Amino acid sequence: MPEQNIIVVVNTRALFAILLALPVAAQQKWDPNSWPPLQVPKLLQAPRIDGDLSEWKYVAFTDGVWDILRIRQTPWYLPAINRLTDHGNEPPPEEDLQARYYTAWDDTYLYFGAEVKDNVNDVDDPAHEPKRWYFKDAICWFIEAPRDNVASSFGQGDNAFCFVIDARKPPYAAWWRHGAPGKTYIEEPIPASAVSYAIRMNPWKRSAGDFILEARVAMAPTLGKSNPNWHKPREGDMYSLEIVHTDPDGGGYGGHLIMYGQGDDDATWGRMLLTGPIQPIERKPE
Ligand SMILES: [Ca+2]
Ligand SMILES: [Ca+2]
Ligand SMILES: [Ca+2]
Ligand SMILES: [Ca+2]
Repeated sequence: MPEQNIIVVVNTRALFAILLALPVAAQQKWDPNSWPPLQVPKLLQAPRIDGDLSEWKYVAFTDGVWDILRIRQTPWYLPAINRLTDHGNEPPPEEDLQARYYTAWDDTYLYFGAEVKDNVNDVDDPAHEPKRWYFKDAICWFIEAPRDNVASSFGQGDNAFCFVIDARKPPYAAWWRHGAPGKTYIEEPIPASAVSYAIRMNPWKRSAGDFILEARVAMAPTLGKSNPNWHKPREGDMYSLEIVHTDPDGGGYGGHLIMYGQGDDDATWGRMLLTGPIQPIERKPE
């Protein structure tokens, strides 16, 4: 018998989807319970969703600037999925993608914000499907509500609220991947009545890839639907959080910053504690 030569073509785009979906047991797995919970404050005043975060960013949860150099130092860092890509003329790593993320809540909504420095805005996906936010510039908040100690991937209580950074705001740009009792990976737009968001491109006149995202998602019609055990939010409730920021920048496979988790397995998502309101940082006279 002649030896058969089998050529395996690895589609790196598909690889990312597979890597995110794979259980990370074979890789270096991190334990979110080994970290203090992320403290996400309640807002006393509802933000105006207009692409300007100034009225709430200092009383929201943020832990400052993220880039690939910082991600590399975290316990959840996985070089296969947390990465930047080379298209031949990239800026330094910190200028390829650098962002601050903001998260908060009130009785009705979750609030999401981001201030992002990016070299290229890329929302063009040659194999476009509405659910393929992860092949476009996008930021996604993965939320489990309430947190349980059962590992699952987009099962009951697991939600991803994804915003494609497309200034035209097509219907798929505010996307909801979620579970439900007995169901996983339901893919649909966030119901229009449950979401409001604004994108401001190039806000600092620095790079056409820069943007500010400001969004709110109503909890009852989303979290309440994915999990019948969800109740109206109260201080002290424990949710789970992972932030996934995708950055293809013109290539088939792009950079990815992932904060507080290692992909779709909700057992790797950070603990998110709903706290009362906080005060902004105060400057001292001297
Ligand atoms: Ca605002
Ligand atoms: Ca970039
Ligand atoms: Ca779970
Ligand atoms: Ca980009």
